[in-house]
Amino acid sequence: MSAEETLILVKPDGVARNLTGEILRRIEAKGYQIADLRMVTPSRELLAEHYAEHEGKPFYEPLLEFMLSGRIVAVRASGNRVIEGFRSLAGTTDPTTAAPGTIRGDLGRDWGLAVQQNLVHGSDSTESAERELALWFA
Ligand code: RTP
Ligand code: MG
Repeated sequence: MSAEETLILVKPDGVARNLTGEILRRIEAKGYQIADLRMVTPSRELLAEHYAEHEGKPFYEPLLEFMLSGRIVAVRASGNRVIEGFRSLAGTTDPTTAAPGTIRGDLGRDWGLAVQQNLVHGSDSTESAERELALWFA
């Protein structure tokens, strides 16, 4: 059986705050493999495809602006149940209420902006992972 794969992004706030190493450390410490990794300055087109499910929501435009505000580290991570496992490591969307012990709970904070700057993204299903990995690792 080949290992499951997911797309993890260290968002611009994580890169700007020099948290890339700490986030990669947590992924590796959990036992997942970093199968591929790249530093990306994404286009609006790439982000629009990535976040197509959120088009029309109030936070959509601020989300794209935020994701365009700096460099992003894209990671192809693999391991048994890595999709669910990384979502658990990341914590819930809002960093204020994300559980301590998670990436967002330990390292994230609510800046009072129109969008949650919550350090990381992780694919939420096998279908999303396949679609997103094809976008970021074309
Ligand atoms: P992600 O997709 O980035 O892993 O995060 P998620 O599943 O926890 O959150 P999702 O609902 O998919 O939303 C995508 C990203 O949009 C920003 N967001 N801000 N009301 C807000 O301020 C708000 N809601 C969503 C976050 O950056 C979130 O991760
Ligand atoms: Mg999501």
